[in-house]
Amino acid sequence: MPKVLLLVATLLLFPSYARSQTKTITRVSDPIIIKGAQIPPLRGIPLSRIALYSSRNGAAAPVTFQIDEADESGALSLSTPDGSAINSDDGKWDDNDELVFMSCDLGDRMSAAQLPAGYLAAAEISCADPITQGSGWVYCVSFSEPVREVAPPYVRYDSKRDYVATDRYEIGYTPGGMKSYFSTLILKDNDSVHSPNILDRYKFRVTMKLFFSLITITRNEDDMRAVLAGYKDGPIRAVRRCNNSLYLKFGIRSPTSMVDNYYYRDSIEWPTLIRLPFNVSTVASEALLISGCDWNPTATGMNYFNSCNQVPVLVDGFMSDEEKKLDKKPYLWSALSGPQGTMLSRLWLSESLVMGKELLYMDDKTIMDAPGGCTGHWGYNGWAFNIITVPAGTHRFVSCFYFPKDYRRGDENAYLNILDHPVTVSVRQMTGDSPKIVSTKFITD
Ligand SMILES: [Ca+2]
Ligand SMILES: [Ca+2]
Ligand SMILES: [Ca+2]
Ligand SMILES: [Ca+2]
Repeated sequence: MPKVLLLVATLLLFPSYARSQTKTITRVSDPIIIKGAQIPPLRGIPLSRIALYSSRNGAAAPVTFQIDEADESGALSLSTPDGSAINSDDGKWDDNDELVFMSCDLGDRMSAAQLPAGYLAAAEISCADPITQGSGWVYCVSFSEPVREVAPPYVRYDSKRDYVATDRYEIGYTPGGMKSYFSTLILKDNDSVHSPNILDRYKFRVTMKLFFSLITITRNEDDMRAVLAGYKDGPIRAVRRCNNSLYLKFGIRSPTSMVDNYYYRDSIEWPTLIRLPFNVSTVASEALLISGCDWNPTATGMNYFNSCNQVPVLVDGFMSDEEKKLDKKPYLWSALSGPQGTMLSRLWLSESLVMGKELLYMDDKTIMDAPGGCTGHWGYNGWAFNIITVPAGTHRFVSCFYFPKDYRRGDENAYLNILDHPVTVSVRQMTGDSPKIVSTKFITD
């Protein structure tokens, strides 16, 4: 029988075997997070002896990964700016530690014989796209000696500059300035096109009318203080832990809320915690909060669009009729895209945040809107919230930013799927060529 026909016959006889061995998942930007409890074969092993492998051209190759140690409450172990440690763990794999890697590094399925020689224990991590059913695999392996061969980092964090850089973006805060907002953003739409800093600043502004509208108080992002309490400069994600508080009045600050911000190669998760000791309506007759990115003149020529306004409008410091007529209803995602690069945004709000919300969009270079690094609004977009209905309690909202490579319209669906349809994970202990299931739960971010 000719070789080609023999191959076809073999595939027909073993269709599921053939399909199951080849990577079919097409996810790229999903961070995949697995708790230690799901990989019991590695329990108690020093982290320096653990490595992650994926199939490259039929052979096992090291994959970029990180293990974040955490305590029972889930709080991560971090370094502090003065060189000490927060929540220092035991340096060994345990049930609450987290393995993190990127979906782009999933590969074909491998047998135990294809793994590096001399390993002690191995776990096969199978990942699947719940929409397409596409699959891919990586292998978490332990050795008797520290691992020497490591894959290059995707993320670099400079704690002294408080600056994150990846192949898709760079973001900068105000080092030593204790500012909660970022004021530098560089886009890298592909390997050769890097924008200048296109951001004026991220704005966060509150206006409240108190005592039957007799007193109006306003607070902006400069009144919000963020103290960098801890960080991790990991190859998959940088973590910045900030203690945030808002200046109220007469030298009084609000209670401090601690949040961890995550910076992956292609995305940022930027949570904010709001602690309210009372219902807003008991102290105020009106209360508005606006937040979003105000860009600078180098963003001129970029387009803004969102899920409710698919026809792009032009950022040029001039408010056109089309911009004035933008549909303000709540949107699922928004985009700023142009020759400079692309940034997608979405917002996740805790259900406790009962409030009105609508599109904020202003593109008028003649508007004075201090404080800010440059005069005027340049494609300033985000959200306007009517917070008068927000009840007492702790509320959380998470801003998510995505930085696609070579963005084309429609690509946003892949980024929405990261949260809306997370990759599912199952883990099997490798014992020879017949893996034994140890966990079929999945945890993704
Ligand atoms: Ca731990
Ligand atoms: Ca540990
Ligand atoms: Ca315009
Ligand atoms: Ca401005």
